[in-house]
Parts: sequence; C-alpha cells; structure tokens
Amino acid sequence: MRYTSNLRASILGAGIVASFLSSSAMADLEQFPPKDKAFGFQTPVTEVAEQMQIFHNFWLMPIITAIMILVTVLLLVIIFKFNDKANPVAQKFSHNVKLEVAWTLIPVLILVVISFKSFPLLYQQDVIPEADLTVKVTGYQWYWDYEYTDPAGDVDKTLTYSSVMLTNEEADEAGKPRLLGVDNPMVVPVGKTIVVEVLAADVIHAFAMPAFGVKIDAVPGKMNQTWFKVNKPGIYYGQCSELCGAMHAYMPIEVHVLPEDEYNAWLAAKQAEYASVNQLDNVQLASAN
Ligand SMILES: [Cu+2]
Repeated sequence: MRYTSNLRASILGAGIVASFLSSSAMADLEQFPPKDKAFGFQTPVTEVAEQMQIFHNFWLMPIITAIMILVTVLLLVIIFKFNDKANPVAQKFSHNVKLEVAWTLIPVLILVVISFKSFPLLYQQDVIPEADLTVKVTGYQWYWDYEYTDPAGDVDKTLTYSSVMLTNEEADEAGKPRLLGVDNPMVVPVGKTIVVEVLAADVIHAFAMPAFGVKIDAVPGKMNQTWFKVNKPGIYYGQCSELCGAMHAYMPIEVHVLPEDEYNAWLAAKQAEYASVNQLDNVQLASAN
C-alpha cells in the first residue's frame, strides 16, 4: 500500500513536471476559460452545445418571458381593477366554460411546441454514436483518472493517469486559470466522436464540460456514457458538478483538443513515459516481497 501511494505521488510529481514541459509545446493552443463576470453560457464548441443554447435562448426564454409578462399583467389588473375600493360589489358567477377550456388547452399546446424542439435534442445527446475514441473517466475524492486503451489493441499499452488541480502558484506559472488548471489534462483529437465512459471510485461525482454541452453523473458501481465532438482545437475547462465532499470545488477538468497528428504524438509520448513508470512499479513491488 505504501509503495502504491509513493508511486502515485511520484507519478503526480512527474506529471506536473511533464505538463510544464509539454505546455510550452501547446503554447499555440488557444485557451477558452470561463470569463470573469460573464453572463449566459460559454461559447459552444459542439453541435449539441450549440443546439442546447439555441433551444434555451430562442425557444425557452421567449416562452417563459411571455408567460411571466402575461401573469404579471393579470395580477396587476386584479390588484387595481378588482380591489374593494374600485369594485365594491363583487360578481356572483363562478364558472366560465370557454375560459376554462382555453387555460387548459393553451398550456398543453405550449408544452407540445417545447417538446418538438426538446425531444430531438435529448435523442441527440442520449444515443451514443459510433466512437472514434473512447476514454474512461473515473472520479475520485478529489481528482479524475483518465484511461486510454491502445488504438492497436495492445493491453499493456493502456494509458491510465491521474489529473490533479494545480496550486495557485503552479497555475500562474503554467499560464492556466486558477482552480481550473490541472497537471495532466484529458487530451482528445478535434473533429472526432469521443465517447466518455464515466465512473466513480468512492462517492458520486459528475463530469461536466459546459462548452461541450456535457454533464453526466459519475456513479460508483455503474458506468454512464456520454459523447462529444469538438469542432475547434483549444483548451477547455469544466468542473465536478456533484457535491462530493470537502474538496469538491478542487477537482476541475481540463480538456486539450488537438489536431489528430498532434494527438497521436501525445498518446505515443505518454505511453512511452508511463511505460517506464510501470517498470519502476514492478521493481518496487519485487523488492517489497
Ligand atoms: Cu467530485
């Protein structure tokens, strides 16, 4: 156990150094952190996120606003026109069939209109297309693990690493936003369908990337799946979005979206780097016996 935790610490240490080294190679990659005091959504970079924002901004918000204005106007009419002073003698009727049919049917029609837009979007999010790349993401208290299987099917080359938040000083040094930058980001190729298998090892976490339109619970003992296809290279940030304990706020997600050749180069370099760490692991375990 001691060896495992020492090893994890050494991997994390090596990861921080490696990511500082590689960050210079990724200097030309544009960062898309959330903006200070911004209002509304992050700029969408997947079709799903784009459709979600269109649905919210041009369908839901106008409908909600119209209903809110109508209810407010009705309330004001009642308050001023039918108060005790303005209308001392109350009407005696208590039913109006036409009005009752209208206030039942109109809300039903509004819901039908909303469903025409929302069901196709739900379908698009929920039905997982064929993957170009599958990444397994596991939530821990309080960091994320990413696992990549070897594209050629070599089990020994499965790449697993932890992604831990940088301290403020490290983030400043790396030119990353505080509380969002991590030592070892998730890396994916641009324009490819990425399927994410989301799990948790201890408590419930949630993998959320606002710019991708992705938010899904990471549940212990159950694998959830989601997908995204980013159409713009860059560095994107998300956070765990399920209250998961004392350091819930300190397990951010950093995703680097690279052109495909750069992604392949990254994968090969990481496989080589972690192969040497795994050999070290074997030596330590052997000496422990
Ligand atoms: Cu969490």
